[in-house]
Amino acid sequence: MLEASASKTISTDVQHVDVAVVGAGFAGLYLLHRLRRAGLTAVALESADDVGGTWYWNRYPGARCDIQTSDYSYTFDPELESAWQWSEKYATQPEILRYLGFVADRYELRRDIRFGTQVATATWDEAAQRWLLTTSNGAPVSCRHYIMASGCLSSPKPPEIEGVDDFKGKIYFTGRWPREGVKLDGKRVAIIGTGSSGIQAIPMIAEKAVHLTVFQRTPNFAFPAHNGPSPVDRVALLEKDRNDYREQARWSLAGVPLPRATEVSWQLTDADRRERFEKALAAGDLVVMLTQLWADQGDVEGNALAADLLRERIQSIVKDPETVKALTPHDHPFGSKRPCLETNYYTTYNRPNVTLVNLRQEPIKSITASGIKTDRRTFDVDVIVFATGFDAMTGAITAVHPIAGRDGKSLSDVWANGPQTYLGLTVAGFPNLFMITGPGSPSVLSNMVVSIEQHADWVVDRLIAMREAGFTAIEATETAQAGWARHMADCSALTLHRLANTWYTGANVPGKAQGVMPYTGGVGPYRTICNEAVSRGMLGFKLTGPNGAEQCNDGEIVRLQPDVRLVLNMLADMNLPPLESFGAQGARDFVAQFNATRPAGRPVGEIIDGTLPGANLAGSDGPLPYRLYRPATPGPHPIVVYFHGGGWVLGDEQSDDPFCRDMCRRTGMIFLSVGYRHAPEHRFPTAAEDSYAALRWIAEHAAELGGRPGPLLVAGWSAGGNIATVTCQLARDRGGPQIAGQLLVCPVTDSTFDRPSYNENATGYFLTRSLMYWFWDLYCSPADRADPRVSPLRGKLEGLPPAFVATCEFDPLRDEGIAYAEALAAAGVPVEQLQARGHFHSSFTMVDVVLTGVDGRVKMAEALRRFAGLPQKTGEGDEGASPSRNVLPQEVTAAAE
Ligand code: NA7
Repeated sequence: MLEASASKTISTDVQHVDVAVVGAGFAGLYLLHRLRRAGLTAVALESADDVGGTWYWNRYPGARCDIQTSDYSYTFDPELESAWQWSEKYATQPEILRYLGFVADRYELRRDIRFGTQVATATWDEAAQRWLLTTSNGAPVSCRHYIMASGCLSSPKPPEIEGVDDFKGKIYFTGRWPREGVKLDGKRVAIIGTGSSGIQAIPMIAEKAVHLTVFQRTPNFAFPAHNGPSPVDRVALLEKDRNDYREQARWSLAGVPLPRATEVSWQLTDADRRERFEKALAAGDLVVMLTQLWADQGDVEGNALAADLLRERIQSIVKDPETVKALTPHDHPFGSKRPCLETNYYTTYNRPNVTLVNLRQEPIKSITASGIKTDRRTFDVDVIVFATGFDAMTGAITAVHPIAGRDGKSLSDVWANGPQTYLGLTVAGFPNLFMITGPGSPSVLSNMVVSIEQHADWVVDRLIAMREAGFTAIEATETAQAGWARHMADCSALTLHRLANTWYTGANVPGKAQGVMPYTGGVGPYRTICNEAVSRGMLGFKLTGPNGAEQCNDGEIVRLQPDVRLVLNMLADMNLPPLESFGAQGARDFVAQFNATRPAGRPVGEIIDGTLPGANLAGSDGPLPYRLYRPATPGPHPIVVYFHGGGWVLGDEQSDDPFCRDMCRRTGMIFLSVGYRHAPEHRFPTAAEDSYAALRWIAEHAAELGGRPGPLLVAGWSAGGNIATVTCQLARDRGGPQIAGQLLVCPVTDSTFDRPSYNENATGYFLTRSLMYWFWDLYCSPADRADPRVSPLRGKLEGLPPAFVATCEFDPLRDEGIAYAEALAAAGVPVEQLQARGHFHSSFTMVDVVLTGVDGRVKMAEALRRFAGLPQKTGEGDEGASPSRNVLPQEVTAAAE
């Protein structure tokens, strides 16, 4: 058990503490404060000779933070907040360093910090259940828990350019700027790198240097910071209710409480979109700007407009056309690489003493004794400034020193193919090791101070809880870690980060494993997940203590796709009564209301509402309505007859509008959605017979509808999937029409309710088991349920058209869909099956809400085109398509081919 004892040196040369912390920046200081208040002994080991971390080392001219400083502040103590006043919107490095010094003094933290001390090795001692740290200076440290508060960008990248040692002038790194400053007056200076550091430093250096040559490899997006006093509106918001403001920040997407943009930019007119981005740009705030784009998520359309505005701005400022061209970013979407805030950056290129060298055209060959040689020219300089960035995130941990965990396992080896963590806080095999803002947490994609406080609180709270429960060791499980990696990948598939080579992905360091390292799911959702790990009994952790005490709650914390999780959480928060409790008409009204609030679908060539005769030949109910979605491309197009979902009770020909539009665009085919009659007014077999009658009529009138002559295709979701495949069986048995293929999305196929998915997903995933029971009861009496017109799995399956069957993991209907696909395959029908991991029943039809459903719809569209004998297409309708990750398409069999 951890003892609330004073730090003590048991033998003369080992310092024994409960907790050792690496670093005395924002994270290390707050940790020390919390640990002390928790009654834990702690020491911070800091290689610098003062506090500050990042803000100690990055003293280059122009260094400032680029999150507004009123947000980039500790929030744990209201008295601290009133004791410190920031002077500017984006404080300069000296001011932030003063702030950290002020905090260290106010809480008397320096006495627990060993300055000028680098940890040399960290080794887990299994027998003692402690970490042993050797240090560059002074006593080794034995600690129960070891916390890396070493930042994310603290290990500068080596120069990687030949000949650095030959240079006779001075070399500086922005990330290791000398404390005493550097005199650049009258010097010929070269700077390599145009990331945030370069963009901040270049205008300042240009004012001093006799000549500044900027060596740029990749131009970055940058927009004006508008430095000055904190904006009054932001200050007013903060002052109005400081606690509320801070609390909102903790649950926001990026750690700054800004309202989320909910309208996807393609939903706006060009003029409105432009206004939206111009307004955001005028705020001079990265988070404001990026917030506008978050609603778009993986969509590049809105992004392109924002990028164009920034490009136009460069053109309007910089005079030399060649320089404009070189400065204009084209190789990555805005925001995929860290955008920069600038002050006089672009105007600096109009100065006569500044030259831009475009390394894309003339790469650096080497550094020589007198300067820098490209493959075209030589530049003689007195000083070279490397603003070339960092071995980000992992480097800040593994480059500090070797870390050896259980059985001597090296952390660098474990991370050789990319960082593996659970929650970005812990690593399996490394007991009692924690990382503050480590890879796998929001970290660099957030307001770091908010994330630091959250991590430090989470860790210290766990240490307190362990002490109370008598545990001495905590370790993530492999299952939890692997699950987190999947969730990380699911989240990043929704962002544009995967489309750029950046330090977020490790691409800036030659040979480094590639992959989006920070957690892209947002600060608020992340905080919920960390809390959930605790509330679910330390899910994903093994806790051990003396005398064999052990607790292991193995499992994955998030198995849902991130956007599915958000939707389900939102629905849970609404605390709605069960749909079936409304009665049939009430449920229909509710669904209609719900649908009215969803985003409008994307445009298609034409939408026509019409009617067709159903199975009621007497015509007492009149004709059936239909809605036809025609692609914008010249016809005639193949026709897909579509049957909507709704348990044979709810919905109509328009209720799956976003899905039909999306599929029409993706397939380039007509989607014709049929308004078949519903139960309980029209019970079994009305829906099936209406739909079959509709199919016949559509086949006979295909040409009038603008359809391509030849076989039809059918598709349907849920009960509509049931109807789609039932119509295939009827068409086979009743002499047509011919059907070229069937797309069955989460279909109802059978009237048995004992398959595992019915129980595993009985509640909590919107379509509940009891709702399904209700649908069945309204539509079909038990005596009729074995009829293949409602339980197609019980029917003859030979001779049916090729099928694409999509099922979702968290859907009561999952297993009957899989069973149907397998039965079709066994009957010799060519079948492709898509088992969508982490999805729920509505994932594919909530088109602009569940964006991770895109991959599945891409596959569905490809299948339909294949069935129709069309070549595969790309282009319209492919918006937001992400590399397939979340679905596992499986060819069940091609036996019949
Ligand atoms: P960044 O953003 O990693 O920028 C580094 C810059 O240096 C970038 O323009 C790189 O070009 C360039 N670079 C790196 N290596 C080379 C070599 N070998 N040759 C030429 N150019 C090179 O680091 P910063 O310090 O500016 O910013 C880090 C973060 O700190 C920032 O994002 C904020 O979060 C705060 P590349 O783009 O790789 O082609």
